[in-house]
Amino acid sequence: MTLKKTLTIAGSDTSGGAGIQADLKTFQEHGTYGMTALTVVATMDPDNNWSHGVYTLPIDVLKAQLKTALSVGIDAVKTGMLSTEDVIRTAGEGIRETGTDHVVIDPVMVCKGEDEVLNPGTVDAMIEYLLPLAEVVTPNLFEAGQLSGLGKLTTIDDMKKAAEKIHDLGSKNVVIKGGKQLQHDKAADLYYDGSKFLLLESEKQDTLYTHGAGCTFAAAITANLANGLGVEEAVVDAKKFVAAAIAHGWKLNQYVGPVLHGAKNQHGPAEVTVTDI
Ligand code: PXL
Repeated sequence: MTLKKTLTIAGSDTSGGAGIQADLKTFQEHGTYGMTALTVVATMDPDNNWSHGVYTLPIDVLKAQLKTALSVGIDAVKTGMLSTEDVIRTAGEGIRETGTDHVVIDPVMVCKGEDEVLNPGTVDAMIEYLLPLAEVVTPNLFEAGQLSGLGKLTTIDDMKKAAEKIHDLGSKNVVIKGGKQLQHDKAADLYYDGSKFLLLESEKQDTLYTHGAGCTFAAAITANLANGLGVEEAVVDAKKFVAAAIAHGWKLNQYVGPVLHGAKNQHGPAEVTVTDI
């Protein structure tokens, strides 16, 4: 049996719901062979309200991991938390060397709830080194506002404008995640392929247990692309996967509730409607 090989260049979320842990679990659920190049280790302090520590690995350690992965060969690659400009540039170089077009950039700038760019300079570096390589980029509202330069986005019209700008920066397809901040009665994401806009909608879940949803969505898209789906199909199927994962999110402790990465395969996909807008 030959499995498709999927690589995540991302951080470790020690709590297991997001980061490379989410990516590997999601790759597994899609029947791809998951590989990792670790950028940072994120820790959470139970004595300090679960506040995050982010420890960037030496750049040579990232380069050595990329060399390993490249020697094996990669069918699709995604990025997650990239903490410095140096890490972003190195990730971009690694992605180019994979030779695959199946590149999913999840431009992680914040961990949930914290409206703060991870590191000054990383937005510009993502625009310079990663967006031109992207088959799909998956910003949330905040990240789309940063990448597009449009600032705070609140409506689906704002999302359309941002998607056009981000497409102009080189990403062939743009998926903006509406999330909780979007004023809309459904859980809505916007897909733009350079010519048409699709609104992907699922039922809004009244849950706090959404940790890792963004990583899981991007990883599902990556695995679907590796498995040969077209981009639109890969994105719609990934939303069915992540919406099911959110519907079955669960409480890990008093601070965090991760999505259930295996929910689609255990309980079935969530319903998603697709509308041309
Ligand atoms: O959900 C964003 C994210 C990505 N990557 C890592 C994280 C987090 C949030 O906690 O820890 C490693």
